[in-house]
Amino acid sequence: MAYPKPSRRSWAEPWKIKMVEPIRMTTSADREKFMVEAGYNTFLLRSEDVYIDLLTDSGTNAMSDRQWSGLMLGDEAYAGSRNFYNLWEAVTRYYGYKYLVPTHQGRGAEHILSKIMIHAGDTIPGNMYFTTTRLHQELAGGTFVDVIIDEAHDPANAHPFKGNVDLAKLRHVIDEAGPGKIPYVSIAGTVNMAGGQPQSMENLRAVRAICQPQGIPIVLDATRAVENAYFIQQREPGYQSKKVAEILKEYCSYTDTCTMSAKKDALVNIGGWLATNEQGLFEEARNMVVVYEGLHTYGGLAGRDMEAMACGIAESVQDDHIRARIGQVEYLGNHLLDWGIPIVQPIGGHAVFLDAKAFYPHIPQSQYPAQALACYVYIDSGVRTMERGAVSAGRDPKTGEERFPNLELVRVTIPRRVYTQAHMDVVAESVLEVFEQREQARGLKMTYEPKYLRFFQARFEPA
Ligand code: P61
Repeated sequence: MAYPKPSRRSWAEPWKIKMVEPIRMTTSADREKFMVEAGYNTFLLRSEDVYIDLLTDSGTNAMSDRQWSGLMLGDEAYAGSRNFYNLWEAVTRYYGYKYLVPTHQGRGAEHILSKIMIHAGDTIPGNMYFTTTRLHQELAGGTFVDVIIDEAHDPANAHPFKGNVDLAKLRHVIDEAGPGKIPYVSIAGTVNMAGGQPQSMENLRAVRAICQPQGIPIVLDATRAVENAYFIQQREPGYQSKKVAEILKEYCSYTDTCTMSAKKDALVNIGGWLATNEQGLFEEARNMVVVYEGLHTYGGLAGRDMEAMACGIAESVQDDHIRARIGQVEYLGNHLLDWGIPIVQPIGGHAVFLDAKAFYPHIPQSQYPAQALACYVYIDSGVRTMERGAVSAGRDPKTGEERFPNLELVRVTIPRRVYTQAHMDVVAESVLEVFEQREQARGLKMTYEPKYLRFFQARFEPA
C-alpha cells in the first residue's frame, strides 16, 4: 500500500492561497554557469535563476489579504502618521514595551542602539553572535563575548533550549569586565546562528536576576521572539496551557529594550523598530533616528509599511499560525533525519541547518565546506540556501585572523506562508542527492573578500 493509514491526525496551514507567483525551473547546466558567474556565492545569484528560494526568511514572507488592504490605508504624512500610532499600539499590546522608534529594518535599530549605549572598551555578553548585531557593537567600540551554553556549539546535542545563557559564563564576564563596562546584556530569542534554537523563560528570568541588582539592562533581539515563545509553550513545564501571545509578553517583560527586524516574525517585507521602557533611551533614540533613518514617526518606512507591520504582529502571535509555521520547518527536518542526513538538532524555528562538517569531513574548514555545500544544493536542484560557518564568522577585528566557529552550517530557511509541503519534499530529495554524492565534493578558496559582512559579497573558486 503506497499510503499507509496515518497513526495520528494531520494539521494544515490556517490559510488558503489567493494569489500565486510563478517560479522557473532551470537545467543543471544553466545552474553551473550561474554559480560560476555568482562567484560560488548564493547571495550573488539572480533570484529569477532560483527555483525554491530558501536563502532567508527575512522579508520573504507572504502577507495576508488584511495586510495588503492595510497598504491602502497608508497615511503618508511626513509627521504623525496614523499608521505610526497603530504600530506603536501593536508593539505595546503584544511585546509590552512603552516607547517605540520605527526603523527601516533590524540593523537600523542596532545601529542607533549601539551608538547610544556602547562606549569604547565596553564588553557586551550575549547568547551567540549575530553578524549585523556584533558588527554594530564593534563599530561602536565594544567587544562581543559569547556566553551561550556549550551545548549550542554542538550540532548533535538535543538540549531543548540551546539558546540558553550559561549563567556561570555570564557572571564571570561581568566580574572580569566590571558592571560599569557592560552597557547591556544582548539576548536573542530564538538564536539564529545556533540553528534557530530557543531560550527558556526560566533562563531569561535567571539572567534578569543576575543583571538587575548590578544595574545592567537587558536588550532583546526580538526578531524571532514569537517563535521562541512557541517553543516555550511546547517544551517548558508550566506553559502548555498558555497562549503564545501571553508567553511572548512575559518573555519581553524580563528585558528593558528590544531591537526588531520585523521582516521575520512580523510577516512583512520591510520594517523594524527599537522599543524600550526607558524614557531616557527613548528620547536619545528618537533624536538619533532623524539623523540616520528618518523622522521619529516613520523611521525610513512608508506609512503603509507600518500599517502592514501592525497587522502582521497581531497575526504572528496566533497559536494556529505559529504551529503551522514551525510545523513546516519540522516536516522538512524530520524528512532529513529519517534519511540519516546530519542536521542541527533539535530542529530550529525558522530553518533546518545542515551540518557541513559531518557532510564533508574531508574538506578542511579553511576551504569553507558549508559554502561549498550550499553551491552543490543549488546546482542539483535550483534550491538556494545560505552558508552559516567560517565565511559568515569573518575576521577578528583586533587580530585580523579568520574566525573558525564550531558550527559550520548551511541554513535551509523557510519563508513564512510561501511554500507548500510539496516544495519541502523537493528540497529534501535534493539534499539527499547531494548527501549521496558527498565523497566527490571539493572545497573553495576565497578570491575576493569585502571588509564588512564579507559573506554577502565574497567571491570564490574551486580549491
Ligand atoms: C537573516 F546572512 N537576519 O536571518 P535586518 N537580528 C537577527 C537577524 O536574523 C537579523 C537581524 C538582526 C537575516 C538577514 C541577514 O548575516 C546576515 O532587518 C537575529 O536584516 O537588518 C537579520 O535585521 C538584522 C542575512 C542579515 C544574513 C545578516 O537572513
